[in-house]
Amino acid sequence: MTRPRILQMGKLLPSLEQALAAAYDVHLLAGEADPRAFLAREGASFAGVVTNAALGVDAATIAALPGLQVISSFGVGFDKVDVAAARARGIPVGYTPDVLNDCVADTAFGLVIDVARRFSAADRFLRRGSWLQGPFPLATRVSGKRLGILGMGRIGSVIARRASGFDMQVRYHNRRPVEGSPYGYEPTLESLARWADFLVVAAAGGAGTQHLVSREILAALGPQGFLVNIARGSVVDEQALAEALESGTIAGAGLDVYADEPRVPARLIACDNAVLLPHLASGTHETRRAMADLVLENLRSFFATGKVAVAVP
Ligand code: 8YV
Repeated sequence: MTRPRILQMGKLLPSLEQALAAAYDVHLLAGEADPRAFLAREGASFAGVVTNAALGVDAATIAALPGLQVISSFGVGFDKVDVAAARARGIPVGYTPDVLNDCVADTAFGLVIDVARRFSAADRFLRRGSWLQGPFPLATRVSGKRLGILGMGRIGSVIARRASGFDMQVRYHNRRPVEGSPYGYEPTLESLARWADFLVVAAAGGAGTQHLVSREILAALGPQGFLVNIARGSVVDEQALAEALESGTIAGAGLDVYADEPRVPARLIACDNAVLLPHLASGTHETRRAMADLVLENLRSFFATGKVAVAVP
């Protein structure tokens, strides 16, 4: 029996690449000097696409694959996958939600604590020898404060659970209230920002959430407020954020995601009141292994039953 041909958009976890190569006839598109010409030549031979949240797969690529039956993406965010183009052809899209909730929520809390208590800044202070000249300046308390969450989905609700260990009050804003949620609902993002000491962005990316965290929202968060983003850079107006950090409109920001990764604006890099991580929230051995397993399971399930195990909604 011939093995299904799978188009791999870019580099993946080496163990995942090995497992894919053992089960399928895999071809790496990113290895092609002229990907468009390659697709024009061989596009019809592929039954599946494997990609990740950062690379996604666009409408032009889907159109260049007339035999495409299934897409399996490594990641919970599918803002870079043209789901509408896939759906129009009845192509199911598998993804990897839930298995990364804990690590992403842990990272959100790491950023909350780091940006308020200034651990990264204090580490720089010690290493440059400044402690010898005097103590590190006082920082801001986390325990007992108000945590506002934009996007009370799978990850947002795990972040909210973490907050109880820090005796924090939690409220959230969503398109609509979550039925049965024990947390207070704020009808607007602005009222949430006004209320919160920490505003954590956990909303999906894409056109519907583009620049939701605007200049006005940052002004509402205020000079004692901190912004944390573990979702997508696109949800925050990055220029307005840089201005707010420079001018003291907000107290600080902890970011794991940016609008144009891996390029981070120099203005953010220059802000000592920002903690900047290189999109690592799901990046632990355990979680990335679980995500890889789900990528494989989505393909296995599709070729065995015609359905992926976990499909995008
Ligand atoms: C990605 C992510 O998996 O899951 C997501 O949506 O953003 C990350 O966990 C990682 O960046 C690889 O694309």
